Amino acid sequence: MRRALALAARGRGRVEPNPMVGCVLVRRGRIVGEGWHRRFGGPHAERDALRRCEGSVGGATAYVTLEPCCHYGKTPPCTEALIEAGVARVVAAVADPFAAVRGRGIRTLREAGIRVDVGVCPAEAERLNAAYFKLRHTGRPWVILKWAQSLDGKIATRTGDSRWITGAAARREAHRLRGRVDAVVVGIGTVLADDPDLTCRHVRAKRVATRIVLDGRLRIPRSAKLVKTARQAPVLVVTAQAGLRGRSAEARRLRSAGCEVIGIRGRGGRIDLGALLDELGRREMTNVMVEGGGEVLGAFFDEKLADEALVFVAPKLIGGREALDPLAGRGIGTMAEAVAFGGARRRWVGEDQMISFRLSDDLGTRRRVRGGS
Ligand code: AOF
Ligand code: ZN
Repeated sequence: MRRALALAARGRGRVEPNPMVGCVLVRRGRIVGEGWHRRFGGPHAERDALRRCEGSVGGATAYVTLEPCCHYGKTPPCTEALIEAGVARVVAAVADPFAAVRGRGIRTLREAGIRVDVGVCPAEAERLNAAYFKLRHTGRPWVILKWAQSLDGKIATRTGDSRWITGAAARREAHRLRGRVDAVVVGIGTVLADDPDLTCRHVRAKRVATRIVLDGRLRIPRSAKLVKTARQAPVLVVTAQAGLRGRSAEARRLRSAGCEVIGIRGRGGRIDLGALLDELGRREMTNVMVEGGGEVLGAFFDEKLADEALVFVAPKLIGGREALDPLAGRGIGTMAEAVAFGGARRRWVGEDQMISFRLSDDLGTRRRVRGGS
């Protein structure tokens, strides 16, 4: 199963909103076939493994990181392929919460006389596909808060300068991340201050992230790099519903420049971030990365809407009480409210450290069970 999980991970960035799935076929104690779901719309892991199999798989055991599907989607059911191939046993890490499957894959296999065991390495499998599970359970994408800071915790100097805090290797890593998420999110303050273009450069992108600007009062200038490049990579300008009503001419101009402009429920020019995530989930976005500024990162943090933090820490000092903070919202009041990050992962990227940790618990990603679909 660990091998199957490692194979599954190779699909990251190319399969979403599908899950990453790996499959290993074992016959008489020997691996006779391996496969994984390589890209959205392509064959599922089971069929990929069966296709690459040496010789017969009659009587073999299939180790799969997710319950095999039993529905006709973009591809025919995997249960059918496994049954036809004569597999004797299926070991699945976890069940598939997808409405069209949800235990029916397991049942179909059992009815065909195949022995099915579920629950091998379930924690690893859930961690691998945490974003997929969250999207299926809550209708919302996985939210990553990403920022680069100095050792004293600043994301810009008192004059607002932030180019560059981290070194070239860390910046390249940040671009790699952009190349595998569905969206990058910034606030209008960052657009006005830095005029970023938020594209994925210097590395090969696995998918093209939509560039989302939270712009409650629709202040984005048409001269912004984002607007000027809107035909090269999608730009979604999100404004508060009231703001859209007041500035519909401006919205029209942005649209004719290639931007999509939508109004989301909000209060006092502030966009309701939960409603925004619902909308992004409806668009089947699986991973969104919030890149700043501090106000936006702070709002996601304060409202407990983030699932993961990814922090680049540079061995530099900025100082100054007016220098900018990464989480410039309200923050917590007492240390008792702080979440302890036991599972933090850290590695060096050139001179900088990249630290990532989970912010949401499993419950948080499961609480809002989406009905219907
Ligand atoms: C599997 N093995 O490797 C994957 C599965 O549109 P389709 O046909 O690609 O189906 C997508 C759904 O199939 C997806 O939502 C999930 O429930 C399941 N993914 N199932 O048996 C795989 N990728
Ligand atoms: Zn399948």
